[in-house]
Amino acid sequence: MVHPRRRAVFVSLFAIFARANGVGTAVTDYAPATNQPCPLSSEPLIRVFTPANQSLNAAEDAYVRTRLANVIPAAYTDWVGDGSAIGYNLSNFRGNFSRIGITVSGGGYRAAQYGAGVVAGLDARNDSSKAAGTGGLLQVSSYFIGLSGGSWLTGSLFANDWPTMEELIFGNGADLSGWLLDLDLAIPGGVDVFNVMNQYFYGSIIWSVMAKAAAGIDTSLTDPWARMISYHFLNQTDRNNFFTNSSAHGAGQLWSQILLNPLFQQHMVPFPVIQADSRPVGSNLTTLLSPDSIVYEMTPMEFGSWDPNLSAMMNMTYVGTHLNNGVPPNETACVTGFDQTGFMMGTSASLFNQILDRAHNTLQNFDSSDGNALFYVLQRQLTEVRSRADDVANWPNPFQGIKPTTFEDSSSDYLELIDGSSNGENVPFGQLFVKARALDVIVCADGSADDNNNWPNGTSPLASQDRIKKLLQSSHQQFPPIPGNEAQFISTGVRQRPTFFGCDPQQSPAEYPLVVYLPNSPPFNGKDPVSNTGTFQIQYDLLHTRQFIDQVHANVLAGFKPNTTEADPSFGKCLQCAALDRARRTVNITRSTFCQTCFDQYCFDPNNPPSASELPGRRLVLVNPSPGRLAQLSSFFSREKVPIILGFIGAALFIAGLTLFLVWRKRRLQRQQMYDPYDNNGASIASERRNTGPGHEQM
Ligand SMILES: *[C@@H]1O[C@H](CO)[C@@H](O)[C@H](O)[C@H]1NC(C)=O
Ligand SMILES: *[C@@H]1O[C@H](CO)[C@@H](O)[C@H](O)[C@H]1NC(C)=O
Ligand SMILES: *[C@@H]1O[C@H](CO)[C@@H](O)[C@H](O)[C@H]1NC(C)=O
Ligand SMILES: *[C@@H]1O[C@H](CO)[C@@H](O)[C@H](O)[C@H]1NC(C)=O
Ligand SMILES: *[C@@H]1O[C@H](CO)[C@@H](O)[C@H](O)[C@H]1NC(C)=O
Ligand SMILES: *[C@@H]1O[C@H](CO)[C@@H](O)[C@H](O)[C@H]1NC(C)=O
Ligand SMILES: *[C@@H]1O[C@H](CO)[C@@H](O)[C@H](O)[C@H]1NC(C)=O
Ligand SMILES: *[C@@H]1O[C@H](CO)[C@@H](O)[C@H](O)[C@H]1NC(C)=O
Ligand SMILES: *[C@@H]1O[C@H](CO)[C@@H](O)[C@H](O)[C@H]1NC(C)=O
Ligand SMILES: *[C@@H]1O[C@H](CO)[C@@H](O)[C@H](O)[C@H]1NC(C)=O
Ligand SMILES: *[C@@H]1O[C@H](CO)[C@@H](O)[C@H](O)[C@H]1NC(C)=O
Ligand SMILES: CC(=O)N[C@H]1CO[C@H](CO)[C@@H](O)[C@@H]1O
Repeated sequence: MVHPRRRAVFVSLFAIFARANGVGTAVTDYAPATNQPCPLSSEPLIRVFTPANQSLNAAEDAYVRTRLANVIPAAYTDWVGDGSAIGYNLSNFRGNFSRIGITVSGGGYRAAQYGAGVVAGLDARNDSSKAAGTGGLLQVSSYFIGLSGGSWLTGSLFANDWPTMEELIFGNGADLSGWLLDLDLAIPGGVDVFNVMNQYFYGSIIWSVMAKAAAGIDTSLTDPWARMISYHFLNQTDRNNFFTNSSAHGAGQLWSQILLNPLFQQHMVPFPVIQADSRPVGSNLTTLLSPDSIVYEMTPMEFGSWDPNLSAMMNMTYVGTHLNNGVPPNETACVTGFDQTGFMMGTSASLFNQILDRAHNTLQNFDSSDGNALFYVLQRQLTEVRSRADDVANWPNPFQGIKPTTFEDSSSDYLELIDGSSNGENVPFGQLFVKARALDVIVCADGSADDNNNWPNGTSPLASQDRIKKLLQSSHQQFPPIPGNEAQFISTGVRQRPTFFGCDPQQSPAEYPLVVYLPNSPPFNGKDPVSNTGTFQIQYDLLHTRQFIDQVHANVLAGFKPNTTEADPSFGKCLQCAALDRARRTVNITRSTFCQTCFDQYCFDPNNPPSASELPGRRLVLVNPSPGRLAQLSSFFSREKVPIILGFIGAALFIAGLTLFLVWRKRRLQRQQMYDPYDNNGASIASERRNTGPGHEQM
């Protein structure tokens, strides 16, 4: 809670600001509204079910069905024409088309960029993707889900009403300013936490968080983190207003309001989902979760879990409301505006419980200046507001009293949500295997950093297969056959090229969906890779991002040609075969010869596994696109770092010094004239910071 006197000052500051700038432009729009009227009791805020009577939210069901019936058939015609090029007659499908979901893994900025490169490669609006035959799959998809870094892409895409990757990442010269990844996520003003620009930035961020706390809702490190993410992935922030309070910087943009976006209203986009994990309340866990910890999802309609132990959903508009047995304390005790899109992305990427080192007051794995900056923001926040658990996302529990015998947090008034990869599942497969969603095809962009060169090695699909087998038999579809362990993922080569899993199910309807696995992998043509960066690298110069997206895009279009470093000109059509294969089965059309040839190459057959030796000449080691400037600036950079590192010799010393510094800085700032945000070398220095090594935590 905010101290009452502080709160008064704060509220009046807010009033002045709101008057000056008008509603909807303040960073304080991050605050939820409390004491709001609740819906009538005839419209319950939660629904509770069991795996046996599991059902979709009626509005989600209607959305997906309408899109399949009215939008997707034309998108198929645009993509595969009459079907003759792949040996089918599309009209023989009589409008029966597969339900396809796209899933994007975690892995911070790497995963967001990897996912974006994949999306560009599957997007019919991209000329070269369209020409290659891969572009079009995006337009026939029904679901789009991300976790952690993948949720940043998801949130960004949907909050901005589905622009092309080109516009979203690099800006369009109008309403979109691009992701601005060259401005470091934690220290956008340069490595010196205390420089004027960083101080303006942290001031705005903490102002948002205090506004939320003033509404009586406990915050944590996830909240400033969520605000930082919003500067990049939501609109309203550009290079000119980055260090000002003249924009809300995405505050007030709500996940439930995605439903109002024009393209969503026209059913032109797939249905979005973000995934997060939970730490059993009171466990204080700082390690990898056991698989039985509840996995949650956030759609623009609902928040909840399909796990058999919970099987309950809450209306997204009212999340933040604490319910007991589904009932609010009184009829005006509802909360709205908690579902900030930034907070959804921040929750899904909240890995702090695994890396906050309380003994040394640091955040492990981040580059030390990023870690110090985040720790500094947390300390400043904790002097202002109360926190329950400062290393997790605190969500008022809408499911208190529900399923007391199976739901582990049934007696808790808050939920502790954490990074969606915390149980080892870095690709959010689970939500797409939910039986009620009845997906036929799942396209997976796996940008995990598992091995020492930050390439995936199958850890995540293996973890999902295991969780489904052990815990989700009653609620989820089965997982298709994949290599038995990580070593086999490596030896078969399926982690270094597109692979289709589960091409030939035994049952009808199929016991598992067909999984199109698109792992982040070395360039097919033997060039040096730029996409296997560390999870904790939270700054990319524009050149690197450009090359990253282009390289991934090129890989998606290429498929692979065994024993060569050439592209497979048929891969686009093979992807068309994969998209249509379950529908073909449903309407009883024989698989075409063309598609069978594709499947012989791309499908994983556990009885006749392929070999990594078919993928010659792949280069595994990252080559940073701008190493020259890195070397040049590194000595300057290490000088800059020293004062900050010194501050961490002891936490007490650091906080004391900080307070003095802030007082001094504040006085100095009051004297300071306007500044030019680009007349400094902080950002460019920060841009040359080394990549962090691989860590198993993903975000
Ligand atoms: C599902 O079944 C449970 C228990 O069998 C029941 O309490 C609940 O009302 C049912 N829900 C729906 C949506 O039918
Ligand atoms: C496809 O099937 C439709 C109806 O079954 C038929 O009218 C059409 O001629 C067929 N197209 C081709 C190219 O065979
Ligand atoms: C920013 O996004 C919000 C929410 O989607 C939207 O209402 C607004 O029009 C967008 N603004 C710009 C400038 O694109
Ligand atoms: C924005 O407002 C907050 C709170 O008053 C302040 O700490 C921060 O420095 C301000 N930022 C700018 C750029 O004025
Ligand atoms: C978790 O931390 C809280 C607060 O520090 C403490 O009261 C509780 O006993 C801890 N729980 C466990 C299981 O260690
Ligand atoms: C959430 O509740 C409001 C008020 O009852 C209702 O209008 C809205 O349709 C609900 N949303 C969903 C997705 O069920
Ligand atoms: C309703 O409940 C809220 C939250 O517990 C509380 O703040 C408010 O005072 C209550 N209102 C009434 C009229 O009891
Ligand atoms: C695969 O990656 C995981 C980290 O996710 C690592 O622990 C494991 O040793 C790797 N397996 C192999 C066979 O390299
Ligand atoms: C297609 O995507 C690639 C990779 O992002 C990009 O270089 C190219 O400019 C895009 N083409 C169009 C027309 O957007
Ligand atoms: C690739 O080379 C291996 C070893 O030389 C050979 O066994 C295999 O048949 C080749 N694959 C294709 C598709 O040519
Ligand atoms: C599917 O078609 C084959 C021949 O094309 C036929 O033998 C079989 O009975 C059909 N199956 C169903 C379920 O209609
Ligand atoms: C097997 C199947 O689902 N067939 C359906 C395909 O679409 C036609 C026309 O909409 C339906 O009549 C079939 O039942």
